[in-house]
Amino acid sequence: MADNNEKKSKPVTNDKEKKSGGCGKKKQVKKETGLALTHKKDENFGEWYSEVVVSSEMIEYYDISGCYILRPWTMSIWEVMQTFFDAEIKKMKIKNCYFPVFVSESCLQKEKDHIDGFAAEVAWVTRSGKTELDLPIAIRPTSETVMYPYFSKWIRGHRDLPLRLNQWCNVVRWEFSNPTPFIRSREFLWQEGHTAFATKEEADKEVLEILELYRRVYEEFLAVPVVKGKKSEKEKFAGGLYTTSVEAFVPNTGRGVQGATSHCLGQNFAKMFDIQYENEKGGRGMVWQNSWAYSTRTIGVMVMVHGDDKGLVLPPKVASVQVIVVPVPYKDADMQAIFDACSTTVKILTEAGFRVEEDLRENYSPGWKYSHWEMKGVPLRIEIGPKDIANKQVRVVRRDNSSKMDISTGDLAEKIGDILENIQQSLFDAAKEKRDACIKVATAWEEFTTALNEKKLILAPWCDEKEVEKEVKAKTMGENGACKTLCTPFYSARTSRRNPMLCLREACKGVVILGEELLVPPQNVIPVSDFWPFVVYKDFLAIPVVKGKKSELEKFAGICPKYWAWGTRCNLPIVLVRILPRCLTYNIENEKGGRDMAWQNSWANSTHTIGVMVMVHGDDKGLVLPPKVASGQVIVVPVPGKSSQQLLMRKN
Ligand code: 87F
Repeated sequence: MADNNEKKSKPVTNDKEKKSGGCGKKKQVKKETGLALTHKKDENFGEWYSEVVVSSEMIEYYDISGCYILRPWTMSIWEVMQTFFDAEIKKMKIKNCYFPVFVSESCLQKEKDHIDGFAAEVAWVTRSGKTELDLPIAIRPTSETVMYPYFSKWIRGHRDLPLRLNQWCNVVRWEFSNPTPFIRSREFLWQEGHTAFATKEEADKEVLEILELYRRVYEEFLAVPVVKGKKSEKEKFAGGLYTTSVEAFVPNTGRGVQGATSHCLGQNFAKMFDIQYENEKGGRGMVWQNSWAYSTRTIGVMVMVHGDDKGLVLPPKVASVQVIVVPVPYKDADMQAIFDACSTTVKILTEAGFRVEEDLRENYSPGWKYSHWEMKGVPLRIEIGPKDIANKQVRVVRRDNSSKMDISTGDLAEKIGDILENIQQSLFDAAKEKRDACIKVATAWEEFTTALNEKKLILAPWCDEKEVEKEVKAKTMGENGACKTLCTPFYSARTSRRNPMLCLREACKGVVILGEELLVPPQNVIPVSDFWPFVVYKDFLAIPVVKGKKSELEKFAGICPKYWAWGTRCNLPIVLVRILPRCLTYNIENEKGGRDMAWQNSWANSTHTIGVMVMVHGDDKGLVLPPKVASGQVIVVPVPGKSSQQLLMRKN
């Protein structure tokens, strides 16, 4: 258990105080040139956090409270996790799809029983332009009610099972309590998986396989230790049978954070949405369903766990820049030689597969650059000055512990690889040590409340009765909120089946077995070469296109009257790519301190591509997929001979 009441907690940040650009007042949180953080992590955690996410260029505040701009520094982290997770679920034969962002009121109401608790958070579209819509339309807060009517339509017989879908998308939950970047925002990105099986065993197995992937996202990529376990009856998803989760811990706040959830929904939704199938014997069966998600909250947890008073600390596996190379000029030094050495270093390391950049800007001092890249959390810095060139070495500085070492250029790539691996492991070890130091086993009520006041993560025996949890919550209610359960850990070295205890609440005589591990049978994972790369018409969709410049009438009129917008068209009336070269808009400071205008482009490529492909290649038998984009390139069909057909018939 942990002091984890998110709703009643003190704000980590107060959104109203943050200034946004956009359509709000154009003020900046901090002067562009001031690098150091004004708040310390251990002194004012909330302010420190909101300052770090902005100063490291991960987040920009927006003029709608609770909404944040995710800048490229954030998105690159999200994409690394996405690439890993997406490949893993494809190995499990889970397919990606995309359902609309809108939900009709009638569909949303089908889940009425559990939606009631969440109703206040649902955002509605009621108008288009000045016209009121006949019926208001909700924006998805999660997609059960969006997807399951179609599960009902698509699942007919046992051969349609399992149906295993995932989507990468945004969801909107109109939260009213303390918005915090990544941790609690009104719109966030996530993946949501929704699957249906013929048997409970298959569903159970998947719940744990997905949970293990979530553990790996946190522990192997973000270097954040988590506890896997089962949610209490009170804290589980009310619509489901049981909920499993990975739980992280932020030592500075003493609060647990739910990292991701994997639910077994049982047959509740199958009943609500009539998702039935015909089984092998011709009878009817209800499907067993799961749903699971992790979101951009992962990134906030990582910032909170690893960040320090110099800014962000990124684990190498998710850093979009793993190594930054900075030239260190000295008076009378051969600058060209230093720059060349930097570029050679970048080349060697890039070729070895690392993500490396150089900062050759001449109008910033090395010291400024050090602070800048430290703020952005780059795991390793390489400094190159005249002495390093003379000694055929580079100076390497670690972000996590500031240690410095000189490495000879001869075995650079190998050494850098070792150091990055070491940083990844050290970050995890340090975070785990800190978290473990906060775990307190409490077997009596007094121990429990003392530990709670000390911001500890508490492991306590408990009977999993809703009433007992409610009572504990009421008894621990204070100005920082109350305590709620995080999960019953699947495995805990400190307790075992052989060591059952009485429930923490004195009056309750429930016997508790903690640390019961759910065993997953070894899996036979068959990799599939599913792939859906970035679509290029000619190479992937086998469609000839004409490249050209749009007419004055047809170009994107918006911003730049002076220049052409470029478009690519095939023989169908669909705009494919737009490039807007040289549009004059924002006022920026140039290297010499003068003012200049930025030149802007924008371009887009959408799912239109797929419609065009269907129209061009399809025939009277249906779809014709170019092999490069087909998720199944070859289908193998058994052709029974006469005798086996007879055999089959006889069996029936
Ligand atoms: C907010 C508004 C409306 C959470 C909500 O965890 C509905 C909901 O159903 C709601 N907030 N939930 C529970 C979401 C359950 C489940 N959905 C699919 C997941 C994983 C992904």
